[in-house]
Amino acid sequence: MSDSMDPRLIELGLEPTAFGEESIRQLDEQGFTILEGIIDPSWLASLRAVFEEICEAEGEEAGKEVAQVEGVRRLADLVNKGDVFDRVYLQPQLLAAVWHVIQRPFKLHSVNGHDPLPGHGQQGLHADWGGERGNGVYHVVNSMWMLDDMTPDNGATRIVPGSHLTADRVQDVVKDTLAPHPDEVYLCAPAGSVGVFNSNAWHGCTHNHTESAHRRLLHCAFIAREHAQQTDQRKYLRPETANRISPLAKYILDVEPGSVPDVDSVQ
Ligand SMILES: O=C(O)CCC(=O)C(=O)O
Repeated sequence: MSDSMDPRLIELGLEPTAFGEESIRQLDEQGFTILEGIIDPSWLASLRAVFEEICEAEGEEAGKEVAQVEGVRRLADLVNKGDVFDRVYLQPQLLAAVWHVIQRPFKLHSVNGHDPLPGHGQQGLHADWGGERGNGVYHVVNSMWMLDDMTPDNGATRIVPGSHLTADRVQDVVKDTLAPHPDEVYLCAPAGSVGVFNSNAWHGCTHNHTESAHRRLLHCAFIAREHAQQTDQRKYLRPETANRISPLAKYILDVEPGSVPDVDSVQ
């Protein structure tokens, strides 16, 4: 497999970034890897503060652009909700990992937030890609930006290692997708880490068993360029975002000049 990079990203200024051999092996064999120390302490503090501000400001409307889930504080369309998120979808190691998995030009799928409240959170195992699978061609990569320490009891993401390789859809072969899977592992790591996974892998949020701990994650997902985005960036792009972000960011969002008919008319 080629580990070069989309030449357009390099033309637009992305610094080619080496991606560690061990991380590549984990992505290939297990379907996931964890990059530690990606979010520095001051960025982490800002991300947490803005996460709380958006929850407070949006109240019951929070998350509605993508999905609202009982017992979970969900946020959506974060590209347009603060410049603090601009560096999330441009993180060079993450983009290298995405290219390694997808192996062709990709774009942002969405940036969302997900915080299961104590006593909530368990999701059925699922894959984020619902199309054809088992042929070695991948379409979606997701990343979990850990704004809190992820522990086995606060609702860390579970994933079944190697499940990205199977042609089986989890709902066809696992009777109770909500139940613990014998092979699952938890993506546990300190706040500031980023878990990256091939979205063919079977995964899901787990229950927050704590009394009061937060488990705030940002999901930053990418999809092969030929597919539709989860959040249609052309539809949601706000003028202040368009005015702020770089040509590189516009390419990743797929909102380059010419691709958005009239940015002033976008609400
Ligand atoms: O937040 C997590 O742990 C996983 C969330 C997820 O897989 C989803 O919302 O589809």
